[in-house]
Amino acid sequence: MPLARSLSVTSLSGLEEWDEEFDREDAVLFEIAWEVANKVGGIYTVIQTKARLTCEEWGENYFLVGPYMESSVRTQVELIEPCNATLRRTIDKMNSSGCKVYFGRWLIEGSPYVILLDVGFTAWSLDRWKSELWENCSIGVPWFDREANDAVLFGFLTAWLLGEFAAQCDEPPHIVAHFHEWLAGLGLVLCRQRQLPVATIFTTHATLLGRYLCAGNVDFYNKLAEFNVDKEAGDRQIYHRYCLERAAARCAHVFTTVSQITAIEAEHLLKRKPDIVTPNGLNVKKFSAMHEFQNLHAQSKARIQEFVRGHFYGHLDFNLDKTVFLFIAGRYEFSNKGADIFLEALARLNYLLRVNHSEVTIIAFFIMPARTNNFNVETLKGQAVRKQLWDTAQTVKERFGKKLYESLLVGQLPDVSKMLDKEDFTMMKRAIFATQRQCLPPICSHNMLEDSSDPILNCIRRIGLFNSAQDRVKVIFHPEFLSSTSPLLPMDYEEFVRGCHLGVFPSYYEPWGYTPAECTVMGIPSISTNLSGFGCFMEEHIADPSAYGIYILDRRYRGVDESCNQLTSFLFQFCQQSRRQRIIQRNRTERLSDLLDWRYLGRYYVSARHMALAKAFPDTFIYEPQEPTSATGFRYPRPASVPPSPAHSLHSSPHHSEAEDEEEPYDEDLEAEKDRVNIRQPFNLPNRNKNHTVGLPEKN
Ligand code: G6P
Ligand code: 1S3
Repeated sequence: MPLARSLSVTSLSGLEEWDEEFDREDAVLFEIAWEVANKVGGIYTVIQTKARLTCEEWGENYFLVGPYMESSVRTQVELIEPCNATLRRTIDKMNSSGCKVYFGRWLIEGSPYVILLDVGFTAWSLDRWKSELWENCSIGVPWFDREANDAVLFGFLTAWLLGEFAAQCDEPPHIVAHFHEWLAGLGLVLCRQRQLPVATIFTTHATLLGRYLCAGNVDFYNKLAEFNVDKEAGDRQIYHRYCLERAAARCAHVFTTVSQITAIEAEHLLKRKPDIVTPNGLNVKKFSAMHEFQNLHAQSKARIQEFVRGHFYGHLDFNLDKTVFLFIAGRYEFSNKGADIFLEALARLNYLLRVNHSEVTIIAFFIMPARTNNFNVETLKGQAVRKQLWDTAQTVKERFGKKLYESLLVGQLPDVSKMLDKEDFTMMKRAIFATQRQCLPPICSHNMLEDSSDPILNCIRRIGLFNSAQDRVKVIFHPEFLSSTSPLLPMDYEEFVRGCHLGVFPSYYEPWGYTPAECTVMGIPSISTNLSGFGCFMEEHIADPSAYGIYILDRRYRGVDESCNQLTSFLFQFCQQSRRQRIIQRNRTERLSDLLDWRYLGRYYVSARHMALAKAFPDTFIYEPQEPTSATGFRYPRPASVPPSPAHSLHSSPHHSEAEDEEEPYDEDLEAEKDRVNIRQPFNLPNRNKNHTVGLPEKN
């Protein structure tokens, strides 16, 4: 029997490291997902941001496997010859048997190798593979479900690839295959059914039933234990998809979810308790100077203000310097993503700001893609009018400058009353007349195909937020993802987030939630919920999250109306902050970035792989779960610079009065340093491997 090689992970800070005795050359890692080099949703972000770290760890032995999508490949992948002889033989063999398999480098950080499988090219095998699936696993996939058909083709091709690779190896290989989400799950089931020498991991990023049930207005979390899962899946015509998902979860050597809350959901809906939680991380970009991200905020905000000047032309009766930009963004799932309660809270906030005669104006952006037939005329006109005003001002300025120059040349001070002539005034009047508008500034930037049944628009019609002059809260619905080439708002998503003041993500169903995490690493405060993986994770690791600009809405223990009131009060509190308070809060938010960096969170993936290898090859690998240490239960303490007395500050936010802002000198670096010495670095994160529980945490 070969000597067992230890994969011990006994020290927290050493979690990323393989034990010295481990021979890296020998093990090979395949990571399989439908979103490899193919942007559909959040899983793309997971794979793409994690690649650099995984490449550092596995080097030439790391391969991502995804579908071949010509348009994405053209822009994201450099096709090359396979990097080693075994892989070349594997790919040649498959290609000579009627497949189209491509090999390349994905042009992202880390430049990982990708193996892309053309599912369309092997569509001729679909019926045969479907009968095999029925005979061996009793899962029947209907002909009309295109996505499920793709999942079948992708699954059979993946299992073929892994089987062929194992067969082509000179010595018995140690393969780890990590599958993400149900679309990739069938490959895992087939690996187990064919008894391939592969250690398998399955990660679910959201369960199919969870997503459907939540969208359908059920009391999901209180009824989790009661659902008749087969019936619920059947009623929604997703029984075959559900079977594929459940089979992958059940067959995997190691099953993981992206958060504790999804772990509980999976235990009830997929009938397996996850072995480990693998939270999602990000690639955190660190600036050399602390204030750099603040400058970026100011620059991006100026660009959003320009857009707003155009959008609200003729109605710019509010002070842009006292305008706060909020936004929600993501997949258009109206209630799952909390757009419903966000709108309701905005209506309540509008009322509060009006009765309190607040000078603050709120502009709330909804960035959620829906079916449209392009921008609407009124919105485009707004930007054209703004540009025309700008051009007019430039022309008048030039003419003015020329006259001034000529007068100075002849040694005379100019006669100011003659500096602007009739022509200048005519030009300016014409420009001002062009800003007259018969209608209110539009809510939606595009022509919606389903305008009359669109949930956001219908909700706005009901609550009456129509961008009128009296409204302190204005709404802009941009039903398309942002792009730097847009003629309307030419900014990419990152620039836009940086320019806003607060991200609002009051989701009801959110296994992780990248949007608030992205805000955090850019130093932008956000609102999430205790039903989102991100919100629960932050609540677990930060003593006073809102002091750091992480507001966590209670959607678990409160009714909808109460949650809505809480959201309104978060928003109202936020509007009352002065500029200086917002700056302090952004600094604190940004300081949490390390907690969300793959450099730290990547360790859970490492543990999952160790665990899978030890289960699949018990004679060769041993997995020793780490003993609990004092670091278990690590929490960021309350920032030292938050005054303890409520006379100076609200308990959880950096509030001071405006007068205080002007009087009290503020040394940003000193405050930052005070907070910093109080924060232990998050390399002492608690370990989730040992005695991992997925019970709902008790309410504090
Ligand atoms: C950053 C910039 C400051 C600017 C501020 C505006 O901190 O460095 O120069 O004044 O942003 O903050 P606000 O929250 O009002 O957008
Ligand atoms: C899922 O994408 P979604 O927005 O449909 O996966 C993401 C990555 O794990 C996760 O962040 C998100 O909560 C899930 O919902």
